[in-house]
Amino acid sequence: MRIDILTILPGLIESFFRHSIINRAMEKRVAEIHLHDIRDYAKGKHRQVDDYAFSGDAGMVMMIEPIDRAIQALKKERDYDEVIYPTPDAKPYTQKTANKLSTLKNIIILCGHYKGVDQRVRDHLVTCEISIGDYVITGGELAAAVITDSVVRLLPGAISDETSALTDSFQDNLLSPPVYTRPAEYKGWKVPDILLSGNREEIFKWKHEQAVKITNKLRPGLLDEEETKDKTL
Ligand code: 6GU
Repeated sequence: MRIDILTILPGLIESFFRHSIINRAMEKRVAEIHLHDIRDYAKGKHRQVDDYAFSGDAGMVMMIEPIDRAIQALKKERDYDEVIYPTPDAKPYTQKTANKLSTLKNIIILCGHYKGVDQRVRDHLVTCEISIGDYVITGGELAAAVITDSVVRLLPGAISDETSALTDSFQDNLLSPPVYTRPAEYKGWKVPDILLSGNREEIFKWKHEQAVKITNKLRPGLLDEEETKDKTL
């Protein structure tokens, strides 16, 4: 899979991926991540990428021209399955969306800043909008990193068996059960007896019961089909 990320802060994303498990996936050629500085597609001495909003509101808006030029340059090289714009005013990102994105071949992720991008970018160039949660962060870079990480780790061969994506929280709409390692007792705090029993069947049952219990307590909506139905893609 190939992911092209358009940003005005390529260094931020580069350092994140260089220090993450995703770097291994790139070394193994499971995924290719290419960073592009939108400023390289801006015109004029100042290579301007943002401008005042026509509405007169405070805050700068990212201009359409450098973004369009960057996207067209990429599209000339290959076909893209999606042009993704991370933004807080979109449908929430879920594991289901990550699963779907992981089946694609080429995607572009456009990182917005300031007050966002000119609406015409969203109307004519973007094919998929994603919010990573109901809060605001300062730019799309962290969101692009979240999306990229969650998608790349699903690719065959990207991560080791121990961290296999199949046993993740959310893959079955359940949160993960608790995990323990040695020592079996620390300061009087004990690992549940069942985990020390060696009875694989009982342990499997216990883990499932714990997962259901935790999900019911913290995220009851996850068990409700309607709420988990994904409408993002
Ligand atoms: Cl994608 N961007 C920003 N700035 N804030 C967010 C977000 C994205 N998703 C949730 N909050």
